[in-house]
Amino acid sequence: VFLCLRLSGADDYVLDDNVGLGRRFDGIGGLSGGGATTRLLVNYAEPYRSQILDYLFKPNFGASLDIIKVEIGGDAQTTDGTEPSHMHNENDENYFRGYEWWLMKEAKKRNPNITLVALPWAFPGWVGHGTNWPYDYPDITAYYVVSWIIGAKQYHDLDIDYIGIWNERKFNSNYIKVLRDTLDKVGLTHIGIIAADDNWGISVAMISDSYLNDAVEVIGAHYPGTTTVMEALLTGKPLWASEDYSTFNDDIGGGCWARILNQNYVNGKITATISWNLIASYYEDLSFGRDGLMTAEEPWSGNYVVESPIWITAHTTQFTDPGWTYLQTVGHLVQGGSYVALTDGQGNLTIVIETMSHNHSQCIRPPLPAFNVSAQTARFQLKGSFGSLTSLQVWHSKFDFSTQNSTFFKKLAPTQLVDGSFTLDLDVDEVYTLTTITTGQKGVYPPPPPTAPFPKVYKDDFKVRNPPFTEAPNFADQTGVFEYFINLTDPGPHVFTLRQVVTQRPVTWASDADQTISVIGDHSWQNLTVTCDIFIETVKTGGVFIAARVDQGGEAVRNAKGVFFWVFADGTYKVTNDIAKKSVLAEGLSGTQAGVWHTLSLTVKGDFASGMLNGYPLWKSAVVLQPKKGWAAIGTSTFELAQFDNFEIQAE
Ligand code: 147
Repeated sequence: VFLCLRLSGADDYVLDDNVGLGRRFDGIGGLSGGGATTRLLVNYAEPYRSQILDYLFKPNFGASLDIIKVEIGGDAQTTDGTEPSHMHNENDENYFRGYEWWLMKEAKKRNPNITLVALPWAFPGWVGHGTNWPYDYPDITAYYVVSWIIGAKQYHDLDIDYIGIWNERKFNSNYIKVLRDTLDKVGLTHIGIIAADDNWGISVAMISDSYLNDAVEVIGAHYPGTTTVMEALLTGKPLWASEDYSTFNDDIGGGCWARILNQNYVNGKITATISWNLIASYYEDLSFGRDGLMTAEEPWSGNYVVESPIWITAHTTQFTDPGWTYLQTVGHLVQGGSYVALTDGQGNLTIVIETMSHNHSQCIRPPLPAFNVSAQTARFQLKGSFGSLTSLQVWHSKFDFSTQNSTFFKKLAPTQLVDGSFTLDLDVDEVYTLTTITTGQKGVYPPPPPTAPFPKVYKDDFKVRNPPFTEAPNFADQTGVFEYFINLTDPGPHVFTLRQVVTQRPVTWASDADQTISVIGDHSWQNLTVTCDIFIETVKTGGVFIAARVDQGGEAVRNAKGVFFWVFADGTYKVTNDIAKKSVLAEGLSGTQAGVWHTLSLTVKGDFASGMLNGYPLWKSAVVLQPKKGWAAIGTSTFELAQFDNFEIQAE
């Protein structure tokens, strides 16, 4: 048996720009959308909303993000909800829907240099011309996407920097070329195309197709597991993890983020990493709850949580900028972990070191091969431009998984260099930044209000003459789009309403329901009454519902169960256990019709449900064994226009 003892202690690493530099650093970013991941943030009261935005975007404060990527809403379900399109129909154009415009402007306000990236997940039905495919009419799709880019500038003075193709779906070389030509035609030659927001596969096509190679400026891959492929390197193009992370934002999520931010470059020469998502600001019981850099899922309380990924981001972003360059001398530490070094080419140097252990840095995907990390001493020898530095600022994070007593982004005493070298005792699960940059700051606001459940009594009459957003607070559209509407021809009290406006099945990304639905409230609600005035617009075939105990949304919305109370324009009603109307609990005549306001009321208590129409009992004692709990909801029978007013919940 041989015992190997490391007696001298330190392992040596050289950081040197004389051997040449590595790739340009393009930044760290967050992704809003794909989909509706920022839905609840917009309704936070001040000062909390601005505080949250500061933690994300304000330079030298929190995450200080370099990149914001947004979804181009396509009226379809794209993970945690739908985002509205700027063109619901062929003849429709409106650049004030949703919240991505607002978010980009808030980001720009704080950091005018932030890079803007946009990508569609889904498209309104007309773009597909009756198919579920956006490439049959590439001119239409390019027109649709470039209109969004022009609208961003025209109505919001936002200069989009990069545009993508179609999220995680097949790319189409012809479409990419048409998109490039369309951009060039309107003078948007500076906007770069990122492709294909899937795996590295497009690089193979780029090598054999020089026009495609010219059209693509950045190769963007998703969840690359810190690696790339030879073909991608051969193109010489910048390589981005254009979507990554998607991990529950506890400290293991922070560990995942620390490891991939360094190792995406060390292993994969990846020069930008974008987190799905930017901020977990959607109901936690939707898909991938809390997979954001921080959490803001309670606009009704104002509570939000600055999670560890924010501070892990700061370790890089506060001490670099896009346009800095990686040194070639980056790599793995002898006892596990990694280091990167970057320079602005003006004498500044930033070194980021992480020692995340395997089990404390697993991301949602791909699977993480085994590796070991142990405590170690590292000696860094600075050479070239950095050989004469005499001290470096030190910022430190230490994950503590045993006592949950972690320290994040703490400024330590500067390190003095001796003959251009310094020595660090590295423990497991640590992150260090050593830098010449002196502007780092751990931003802080007073604690936000305490967490609180969704209010049990809730009313909305949608009476807002000039709403700051097109969507009513807390409603989370899961299929279709529900917008504030002013009905000037209404003779009665229903001038201000909420209207479902998607009338054709979109070119989908997920499995949207065949009905439309917007959920609201607390997923743990069991017993409650939902009341709402409803207005069917489609004669004969139209229908709407109100619902309780809706158990799921997101990509699974098609399979949503709950208690759905429907009335139809043909004078009938139904009570179903599912959105698909397959499981019928009760049905009969209602006398309901299109073009008339009706008041629906649904009460669910224990194993029973009952319904009222216009204040009179219509059905009762329907037996509801499953689901036991869920959100309240409103929606329509098909992709059809319909209006809602005086929505009200009384929950127990
Ligand atoms: C990505 C989507 O692009 C995002 O909109 C969001 O849904 C995110 C959630 O993790 O995931 O899509 C993926 C879905 C599945 C895989 C990879 C990406 N997968 O199974 O490898």
